Amino acid sequence: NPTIYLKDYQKPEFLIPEVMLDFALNQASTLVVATMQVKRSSGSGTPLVLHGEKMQLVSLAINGKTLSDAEYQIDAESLTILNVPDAFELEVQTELLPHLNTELSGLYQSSGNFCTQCEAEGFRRITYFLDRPDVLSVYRVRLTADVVDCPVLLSNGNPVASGRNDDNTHWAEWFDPHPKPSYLFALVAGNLEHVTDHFTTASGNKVELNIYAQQHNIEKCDHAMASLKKSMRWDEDVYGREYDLDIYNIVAVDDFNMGAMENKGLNVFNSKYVLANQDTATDLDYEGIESVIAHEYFHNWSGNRVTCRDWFQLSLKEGFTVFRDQEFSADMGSRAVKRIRDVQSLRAFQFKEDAGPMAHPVRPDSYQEINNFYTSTIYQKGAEVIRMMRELVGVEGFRRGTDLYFDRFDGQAVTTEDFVTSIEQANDIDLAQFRLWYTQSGTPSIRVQQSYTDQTLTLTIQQSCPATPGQDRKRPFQMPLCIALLLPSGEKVLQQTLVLTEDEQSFEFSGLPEQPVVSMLRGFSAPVKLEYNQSDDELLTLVSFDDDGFVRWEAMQRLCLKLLLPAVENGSINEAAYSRVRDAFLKLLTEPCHDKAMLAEMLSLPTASYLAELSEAIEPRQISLIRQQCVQRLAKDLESPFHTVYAQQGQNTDFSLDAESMASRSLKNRTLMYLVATGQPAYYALASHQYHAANTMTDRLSAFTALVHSSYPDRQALIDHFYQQWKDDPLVMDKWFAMQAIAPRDNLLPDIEQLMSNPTFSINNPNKVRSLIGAFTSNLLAFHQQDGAGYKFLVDCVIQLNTINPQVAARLISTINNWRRYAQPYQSLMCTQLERLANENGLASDVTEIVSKALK
Ligand code: BAL
Ligand code: ZN
Repeated sequence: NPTIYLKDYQKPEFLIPEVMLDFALNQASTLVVATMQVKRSSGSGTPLVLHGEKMQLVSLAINGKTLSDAEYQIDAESLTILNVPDAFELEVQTELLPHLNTELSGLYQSSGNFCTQCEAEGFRRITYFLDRPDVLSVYRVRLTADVVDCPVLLSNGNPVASGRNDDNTHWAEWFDPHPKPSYLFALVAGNLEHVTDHFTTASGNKVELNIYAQQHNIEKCDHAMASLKKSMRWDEDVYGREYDLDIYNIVAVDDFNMGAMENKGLNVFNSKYVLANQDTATDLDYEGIESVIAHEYFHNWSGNRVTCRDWFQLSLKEGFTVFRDQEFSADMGSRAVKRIRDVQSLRAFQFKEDAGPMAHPVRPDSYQEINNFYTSTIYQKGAEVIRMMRELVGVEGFRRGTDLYFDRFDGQAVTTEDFVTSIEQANDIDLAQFRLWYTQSGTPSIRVQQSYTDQTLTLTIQQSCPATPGQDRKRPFQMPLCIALLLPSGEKVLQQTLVLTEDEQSFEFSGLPEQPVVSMLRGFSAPVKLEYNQSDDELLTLVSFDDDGFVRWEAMQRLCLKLLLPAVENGSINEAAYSRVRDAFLKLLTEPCHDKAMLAEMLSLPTASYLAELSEAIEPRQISLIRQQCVQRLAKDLESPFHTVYAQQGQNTDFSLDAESMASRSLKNRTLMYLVATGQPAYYALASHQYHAANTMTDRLSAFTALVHSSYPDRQALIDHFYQQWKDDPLVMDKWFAMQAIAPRDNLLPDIEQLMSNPTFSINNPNKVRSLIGAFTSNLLAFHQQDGAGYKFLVDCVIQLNTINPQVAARLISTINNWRRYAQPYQSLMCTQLERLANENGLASDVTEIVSKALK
C-alpha cells in the first residue's frame, strides 16, 4: 500500500461548489446520477482526477455531451478525464449494489433499509468525486424509491419537495445550504417510524427534531431525544453555538462500523447509542447514549461548520469534540466519576496504543489506510491536549479562543495549527512548545521526588518520553500539572497549577510548619504516567481528605497497585500490603458515605488491562489469577460490611435515572460482585433473586454477570434463561455474548466457538463481532491460552472478516499488535499467528497496514 504523507499535501486543483445527486434506490441495483459544477482553482491544462471504487460507471458527460471511452481513463480507484474546460458541468452516472455491500462503507442496507457511511472515504463508492475534506459543496439530493418498501426518504439539510410517481415509487428532495465535504453526505431510505419533538434556539428558530428507528424499537427513543435537547442547550450556553437548519434527524441502524456519524442534519447511529428502556439498557448504556448523541450534535460546529483540511487533521474535530462531550457529560452527572472513567479508558486503550507499533502523534505524519487512524490517540489523547490548553489559558480564555476559531474559520477546512493559533491569539500566549503534543507520539512519564526541610517542601520533577516508531528522541513537553498541598489533618493549604517545560524542574513551597501531603496531577491534568513514591500513609490521607475526586480514587488505586504489581511478579500476595488494602476498603465501607457513585469507584481494584499496561513483560494469566484472588480474599474478609452496604441500597425502588438512583445501583452491584465472589450459596441465592426480581437491566445484568463469572452451579441454566428472555433483542444479546466472553475461566474457547453458531450471532454485524470475539480478546485468562489456541482462533476470525468487513478485521487484529510486550510463550505464539495472517493472499489494505507494522 502506498503511504500517504502530510508533507505531500497539495490544495485541490479543482473545486465542486455545487452538486445534485439523484438516487433511484433499488435493492438489486441503485442508479446514481451526480451533476456537478466543477471549477479549476489552480494549474492549467491538467486532467481532472476523481476518486472512485467498488461501483460501475454507466456514463459520463461534460456540459451535456457524453464522453467517449477515449476521453477518460478508469482504474480500480480513480477516473481521469483528460481534457476539461476551466468551468463545466459534469454528469456522472453510476450503478451500485447496496445489498452486497458487507463493508458498511458507502451505500448499504441494514435490516433491509438503505443507509450510508461516507467518513472517511465512503463517498467514492457512491459516485466519482473529489472525495477529500477540503472540497466543500452545496448538495441538492433527490431520492426515488418504492413507496411501500421505503416510505421514509431522508438526506442532509432541509426537505424541499416530495411527490408520488405512477409506478409505485415516490420521491423526496433535500437541500443543504451549508457547503460540506463529501464525508458528511448521508441518505437513509426505508421503512422506519419516528418520534418527534422540537427545540427553539436562543435566536428563536424552531427546529424539528426526529429520531427514526424500526417500528419495534420506536418506544426506546425517548432518552436519546431528551439527550439531544440537553446537548443543543449546552452548546448554546457553554460555547455560544446554535443549530443552523430547520430540522435535525437521527436514524438508528443495527449494522454500523462506528458508534455514530455526524452527517449534516442527518446523523446515522449505531442503534446501541440510541435505543434504551429500563428493561433493556443499563445505566452505563443510558450514559453512553447521552454522550454519543451529544458528541455527534457538537460536531455540527466542531467538524461540520469548521471541518478538516485533510485526514491528518482528524483530531481537529475528534479531539475537540470528545473534549466537548466529556465536559457535557461531566455537567450532566458526576464530574469526578466521569473523569475517572475517561482516564481508565485512556490508560486501557491510548497508553497501550502509544506503547505499540501503531503509536502515532495526535496529528500523524503519515498513514496507509485512514480507517486505521480513528484511534484512541486521535480521539482521547486529542481531547486531553485540548483540555491542557484550557488549563493553561483558563475557562474564559479558552472560550475567547474557541469563539475566535469558530468565527474566523466558519465554512472552511482547516488544520490543528489553526486551532492552536486561535487559542494563542485570543490569549496572547505562546504555545510554540505546547505544539509538541501534536507532533510527538508516546506517553510521557513524570517522575516526582520530594524533600522537606526548614518548613520548605521541594518537588523535583523530571519528565521523559520513550522512543516510538520513527521518533527516537523526544523534546520536553509543556504541560500543566495541577497540585495541592494537604496537611496530615486533611486541611488544604495551597492549590496551584505548575507549568512544566524542562526535562527537570524544581518547585519550592515555603512556610509549611508541618510536612504536607502532595495532591499531584489533580483532575489528571496531563496525559502522563506518574512515578511518585508516596507512602501508604500519604495515600490514605489523600483517600480520606482530598477534595479532588480523581486524586482520591487514584490514591486508592495506587495503594492497590502496591499490592497487585509485586504479587503478579512474584506469584504470591504480600500479607502486609494486603492488610493495608483490606483496611482501606473496610474504612470506606463503614464510614458515612456522601457520594455513592464515588464509593463504588473507590471499591474497584485496578483493571486487568491497567495492570497489563504497567507490566514490564505482560503475564496475562497471572494478572487475571492474582486479581481474582485479591477480589476473593477481600470478599471473604469483608463479607459483612459488603453485605451491609448492599442491603442499605434496597432492591426495587422506582426506576429513575437521577444521579442518586444510578449511584445507588452502582454501589449495590459493586458490593454484590464481591458477595458472589465469596462462593457462598447464600450469596448465589441473593444474586439469583436480584436477577429474577430486577426492575432494571442494570440490576439484572449485574447479577447475571456476577453469577456467570463465579462457580455458581446453575450457571448454564441462568445463561439459558437470559437467552430465552432476550433472544429477540440484538442489543441485549450483545451483552449476553460479552459477559460470557469475558468470564475469567479456563477452557472457554469451545464455548466461544459454540456461541458463534448461535442463531442470534452474525459475523456480518460489527456489534456482534465486538461483543463476542472482541470481548474474548480482552479476557486475560481465557484468550491467552498457553497453547496459542486463542490467538489461532482470532486470526481465523480475522481472515474471515477480511473479505466481509476489513475495517472490523483490522480493529480486531490490532488487539495483539503489541505482542512484543508479552512474556513468553505468549509473545512467540502471537507472532506465529501474525505471520500466518501476513502470508494470507488478498489481505485488505486496512489489515495489511496493522499486520505489517506489528511485525516490523
Ligand atoms: N466522525 C466519526 C464518528 C464520530 O467520531 O463522531
Ligand atoms: Zn466524532
